This record gives sequence, C-alpha cells and structure tokens, in this order.
Amino acid sequence: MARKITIDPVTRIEGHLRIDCEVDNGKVTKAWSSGQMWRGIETILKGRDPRDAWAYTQRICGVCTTVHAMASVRSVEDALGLEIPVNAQYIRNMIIAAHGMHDHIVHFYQLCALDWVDIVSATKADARAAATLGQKLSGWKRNSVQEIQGVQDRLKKFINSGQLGIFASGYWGHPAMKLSPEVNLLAATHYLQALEYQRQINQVVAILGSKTPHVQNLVVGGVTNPINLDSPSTLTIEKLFNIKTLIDEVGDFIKEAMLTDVAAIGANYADWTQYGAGVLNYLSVPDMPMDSKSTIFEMPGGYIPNGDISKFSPITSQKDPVLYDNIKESIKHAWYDGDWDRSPFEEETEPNYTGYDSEKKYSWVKAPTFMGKPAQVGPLPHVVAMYLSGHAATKKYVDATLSTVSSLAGTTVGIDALHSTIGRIAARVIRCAVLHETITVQWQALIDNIGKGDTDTFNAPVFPSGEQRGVGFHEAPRGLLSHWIVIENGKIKNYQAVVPSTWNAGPRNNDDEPGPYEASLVGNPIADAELPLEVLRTVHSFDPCLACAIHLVDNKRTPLSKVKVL
Ligand code: NFE
Ligand code: MG
Repeated sequence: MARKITIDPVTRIEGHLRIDCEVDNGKVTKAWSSGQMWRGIETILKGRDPRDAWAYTQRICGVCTTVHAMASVRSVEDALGLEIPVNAQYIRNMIIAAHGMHDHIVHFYQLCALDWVDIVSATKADARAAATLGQKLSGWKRNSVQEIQGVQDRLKKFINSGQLGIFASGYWGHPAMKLSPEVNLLAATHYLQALEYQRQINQVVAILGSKTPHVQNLVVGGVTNPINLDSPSTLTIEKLFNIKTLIDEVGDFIKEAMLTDVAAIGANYADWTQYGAGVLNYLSVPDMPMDSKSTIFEMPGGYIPNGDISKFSPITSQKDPVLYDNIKESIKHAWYDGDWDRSPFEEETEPNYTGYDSEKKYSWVKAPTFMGKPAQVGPLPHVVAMYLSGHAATKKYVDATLSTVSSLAGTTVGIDALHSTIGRIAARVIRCAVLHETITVQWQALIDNIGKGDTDTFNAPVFPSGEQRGVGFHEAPRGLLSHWIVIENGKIKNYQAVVPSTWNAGPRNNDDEPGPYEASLVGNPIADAELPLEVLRTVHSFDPCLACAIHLVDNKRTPLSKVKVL
C-alpha cells in the first residue's frame, strides 16, 4: 500500500526545505520539493543605485557568499557594456575558484558523507588496516596509523560518553549503510582533516576579498585591490606567494584524500549509479573570463538535452542569446499571484501564500525552465559539459576517477554512471580538483600580467539616461546562477535572481513537469520508511541551498508552518 513520508526540515543543507514522497512497494513513486522560507532581497533592490546591488545580493546566502556579488556586478557591467581590466578578472576568478573549493569540500565531507559513512561503525575498525588501505589508495601524507588511531580514540570517547553532539541523530547502523569499518574510519579521519583544509582555502578568499564570508573588494568596473609590488599595504608578491602555498596544500588534500574517498564510496555503493538521475536536461555556462571583454573563458559550459551527449551544444559566451532568450520562470505551483511563465526581465514578485497543496501551489521556489523544459544545473551538468568540450583538466580527473572506481569495483564503470545520485557527488569532487587547476592558471596569469607592468584593476562605470538591461551569469558551486537587472535613469527598476537551487529545488512547472529534486527521487529504494536515509542521499547530492532559492521577506513575521526536527 502506498504511504506518504514528509521530511521537514531536511537538515545538513542551507535553508528550509520540505520533501514529501509517496512510497509504494519499497520505492518512491512521486515526490514534491517545497521551499518553506520566505525572504526578500530582489524586492528591496528596487529604486537603489545599481553600484550597490552586489553588497545587498551577496547577503542572499551565507554559504555561496561571493557568487551573488559576482553575478550582480556582472549584470550591471553587461547592461552598461563595461569592460574590466584583466587583473580584476584574474582576482575575481581566484576568489570564485577558492570559494568553490571550500564549498565543495564542506559539502562532500560535512554535508553529504555521513549519508554513506557510518561514524559508529568506524569505532569497530582495525586502525592499522585502515591506514594500510589508505596508503594503498594514495600517497596522502596524513594516512598514518597514529593519526587514524587518534581519530578512532576520539570517536570512541565521544560515543562512550553518550555525547555524539552533531552526530547524535545520524542513521547509524541503517541497513543501507554498507562500508567496512576500515573505510568508515578512513573517511571519518578525512572528515576531520577537511575542516582544516576548507578553512585554509577560504583564507585565499579573505586575503583577496578583505574578509569572508561576504567579500569587500568588488566594485562595478573591477576590484578595489590596489596592486603595488613595493608597498606592503597592497597586493604584493609576498601575499601572492602566501596564497600559492595555501592553494598547493589544499590541492594535495583534494587530489590524494577527497578524490580517492569518493572513488571508494562510489565503488562500494555501485547500486547507487542506478538511482537519482532525474531531469537529464543539463545546463551550465562558461566561466573564468580571461580577457577584458569577457569573451574567452577558461572553463567551458553548454547544454545537453535529455542526457543525449550526441546533442551537446557548447555555450562559449556568457552573452550567448540562447541564454537571454530561453530562461524563464513559472509560478503555477509556487506561492505567487497568477500562473505566468516569464523571462526574468518581465517578472514581478507578488507573494500569495495559500497553504500547502501538492496539486496546486506548494512552494516559495519558482520553477525555472530552459527552452520550456526543466533543467538540472550543478557540478554534474558542468563537468559533463567540460568533458565533452575537451577541457584537459576535467578529462584528466574524470578518467582517473572512473578508472579508480572501476578497479575497486572490479568492473568497468563509464561516464554514464555519472547520471545518478552517486555520480552527482563524484562530479562535485571532480569539479573541486578542476577548480584547483584553474586557480593555479589564474594565479600565474595575474603574476605574468603584473610582471608586464599592468597594475590596473578598475574602469569607472557611466550610467546613461533611459533604460538598460543586463544579465550577470556565473557557474556557482551549485550550478548556473543569473542575475537579471533593468536599470532606468541610473536606478534599479527590476532585479531578479535565478539561482542554482531555484533550478534544482523548483516545484512542478507550468506544464506540471517535476523539478530535478522531484524527478530524481522517483524510483529510489526505501528500506525503512521511518528512517528515509535514501531520500536524504539523493536530495543531499544536489547540495540544496534554499536561502538562495527564495529571496522575499515577510516583514509581518507571520508564522507560515510548524516544523518537526528529525
Ligand atoms: Ni546559497 Fe548558491 C550556489 C547560488 S544556490 S548556495 O552555489 O547562487 O544554489
Ligand atoms: Mg528569484
């Protein structure tokens, strides 16, 4: 008999997400994704100075903190046709890449790994065997018996004292947990090490951006970092080499610990390559502009309809009309007045809460579409697009990861395995390694350009009278982000953010087609409907951020729903 399960709120994400599933015969048959939070950034921007928008939009999120600032300044620069100095591009790109690496490390270890790794089982491992296994998988310097034994002792102490803290409500001992105690212990060791490395790479954001979260160095027209190799109070060679050391150390962790962990988890959960594909229209944009006009990009993007890689169309410019003309948002199933389907330039935001009704309106998240269809965004679509574009670093890490998984699993695992819950997680780890290569390219480009005597970082914007429209695109950690601005006589007339988690967490669209979370849950096995770990695995694989997905504010503080914490 079919039954309904509700997870509200989903934890280990950002923001308030409710997931409802219909389960029949041990499998999910239907699912609904609902954004339960109401905020308000798009609306408060109206009438303000476009040069200030980035500082406001950056507060959309405390997780992908820099990305809304980047997309915002790009939207204004697009509207004005403003070029920015290459130094500003390289500095922005280094911030984007460092933030992306931090974000992907935190997601893989802190937000997602514990759906697959059983912390309690790790206490039963033979620490020496775990160290031997780690040393067999890679040359990671922190796989020593002492370090691994130390972690196990700490875990045992926690558990014996009954103080599991943040681990207290985990699904330990769940029948869907399959790793050996040794693999669990190895992953738990890297979980703790990851806390150090995510902080370390975030230092790069703080050095270049003056602080993190929420950088201070952006400006419409460039960045505010003064470059003067002789002045200790500016961006000097010493600071740049300090940054390089941080980047290199984190790179070692990503390549030698994180990539092998995801391969080991993937090989042990090979059945999860069969679940979680969902919406197979994959959309990503090129990013890391390398010239003043933003026409050459270091990381490619593109569109793949219906998972058919033979129909891949590269998108080589963020100014490609295919993006401007084909992105819409629909609100038939979202709590806004009406049931329209519009370009963000033409949207308005009129909230109208009518209660949760899975047949009608059930979410604050709008449903974006590309060419009239839902699209999946994120590291998986991006990695597949970069792979098909022949991007060398992506090819290297995809091929290496698939080959490690194949040898551990004892069977050939191809790129098709990526269209799945576990593939989505692996793609994020691969993208993290690619970002490490990219940040090194940006660092070298900056050093070389400064070496030529070019220290420019800013071109002043000029606002003509009349109306200008622009879009700022960015391939953020969770996928395609776009900020749409309409400027009239130097003031903001309309502002819409279409955010990665809006694409993936969106409800059914105006044609009643499910969004990516909803589609990916259908067919997932459910071993125990009271402990729906499998639902969390698939939802977490997207790295949800509902803070980003909805940007309205309820200034009357009306209670909207009561939530039960699992
Ligand atoms: Ni708040 Fe974000 C990213 C943006 S939304 S985390 O990446 O933009 O998914
Ligand atoms: Mg929006």
